[in-house]
Amino acid sequence: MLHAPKRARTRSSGNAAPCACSIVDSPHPYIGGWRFEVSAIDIPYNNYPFALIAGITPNISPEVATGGPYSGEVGAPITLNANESFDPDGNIVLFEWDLDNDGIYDISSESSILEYTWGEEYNGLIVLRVTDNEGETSNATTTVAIGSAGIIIEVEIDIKPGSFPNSINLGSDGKVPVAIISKSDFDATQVNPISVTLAGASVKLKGKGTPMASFEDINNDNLMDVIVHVDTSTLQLSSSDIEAILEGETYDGKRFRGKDSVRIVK
Ligand SMILES: [Ca+2]
Ligand SMILES: [Ca+2]
Ligand SMILES: [Ca+2]
Ligand SMILES: [Ca+2]
Repeated sequence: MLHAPKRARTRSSGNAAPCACSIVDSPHPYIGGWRFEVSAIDIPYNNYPFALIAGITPNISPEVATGGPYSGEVGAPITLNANESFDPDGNIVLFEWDLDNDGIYDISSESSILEYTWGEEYNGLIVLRVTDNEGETSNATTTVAIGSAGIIIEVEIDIKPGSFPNSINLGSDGKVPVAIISKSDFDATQVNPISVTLAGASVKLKGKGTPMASFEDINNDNLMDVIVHVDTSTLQLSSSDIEAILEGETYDGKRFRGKDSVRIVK
C-alpha cells in the first residue's frame, strides 16, 4: 500500500544517517508516487557541481493486525497479540492500544505482545495503531468481550441462623435453614433460590413448586437477608465433615459461594 506523495523534505528519520539531500515525491497514477533523492556534489578537479538524482521507492505503510477479536473474564489477564503486523519495507517501532475506544491511546509499547487485565466488564471496540521506522502509521479496530460469568463472589452465610454449633442430624427428614447475608456490595434479595445448593442439596420446594425462601434481616444491619431451606436428607455430607459449602446465582447470573461450619450428629 503506497501512501500519498508528500512535499519535498529533508530526510532525517529512521536509523539511516541523514543525507545532505532533499527528498522529492512525485505523484504517479498507478504506483502512487515516485520518490527522488536530490543531492549536489562536487567532483574533484572539475569546477562544475553536479546534481545527483536517484529514484528511491517511497515508504510503504505498515500493515496492522490486531490479533482479535478477544474475549475473557474480568480480572483475568488477556494477551493482546499484534505479532502478524509488519512493515513491508522496514520495521514497526511502536504499538499503541486504545483499550476503550475513546480516541486516547492508553498503552504504548515497542513489543507486539501485551498482557492486559480489564477490571470491569467491557463489550466494545479497541484500536491498535502501529508506527513504522519512517514515522508512518496504520490502525485497525477489533472487538473485545470481557464478561464476569466466571467470577464467583464470596458471600457470608449462616447455617441455622441464630444457633451454634450448627448441628445437623443426617438421619432426620427435616430441613436446614441457611441465611445468605447481604453486604454493601452484595444484595442477597437478588439471590435466585432455585439455583442455591448447600452441600449439593437443593432448596426445598413448596406445594406449588416455589422454593422455600424468605427475607429477613437476621443480623440487624438494616440490609435484608434471605433464608432458604434445604432438604436434610439430600445433603451430601458425612459424619467427618466439619463445613458445608453453599453455591448459587443471582437473578442476573452472578455466581456466589459461601461456607459455614457444621457438626454432624446421629
Ligand atoms: Ca514502511
Ligand atoms: Ca483509551
Ligand atoms: Ca448458625
Ligand atoms: Ca442483614
